[in-house]
Amino acid sequence: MNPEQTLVLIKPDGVQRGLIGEIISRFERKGLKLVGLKLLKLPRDRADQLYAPHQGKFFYDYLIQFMTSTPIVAVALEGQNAIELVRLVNGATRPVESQPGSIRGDFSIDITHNVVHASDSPENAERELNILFDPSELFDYPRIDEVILYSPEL
Ligand code: FUP
Repeated sequence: MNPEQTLVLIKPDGVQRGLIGEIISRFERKGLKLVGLKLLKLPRDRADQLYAPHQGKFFYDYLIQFMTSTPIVAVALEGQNAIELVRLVNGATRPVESQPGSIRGDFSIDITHNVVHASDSPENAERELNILFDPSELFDYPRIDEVILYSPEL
């Protein structure tokens, strides 16, 4: 097993709509391990850092205003192919393309109010985890079901 770490954000709409438990549960059931978790109101400077690749786009100001409006939940997840798998669980960016069964496919209808964010590459996962978490807030521990999730002997 070659684990990856990735960042998920439950956006203000996900928190406001009472979807925190539902969303975290989907990642837990998939077999991904929670290695960091916090509720916070995203400060403007960290929102700018997070969405730096989108600076200058027509939706940027609206997106930043939304993401800093009310609390979000930051979730650090670990597992085999975590970056790609988490984006699959989240669903496509465009509401008309997000499949039922995915978080966005089940819970969102708008491209900005789309409930969740996830890192899209190993480079961005490392960059984004650093924006949201201090190294001391990320935990290295075995989960009891790893033996059945990954072991070749079972
Ligand atoms: P994703 O990786 O699926 O979150 O999507 P992108 O990186 O393409 O976009 C980042 C965020 O910008 C999306 F979550 C929503 C927002 N966005 C808009 O608000 N309007 C747009 O037209 C495109 C993206």
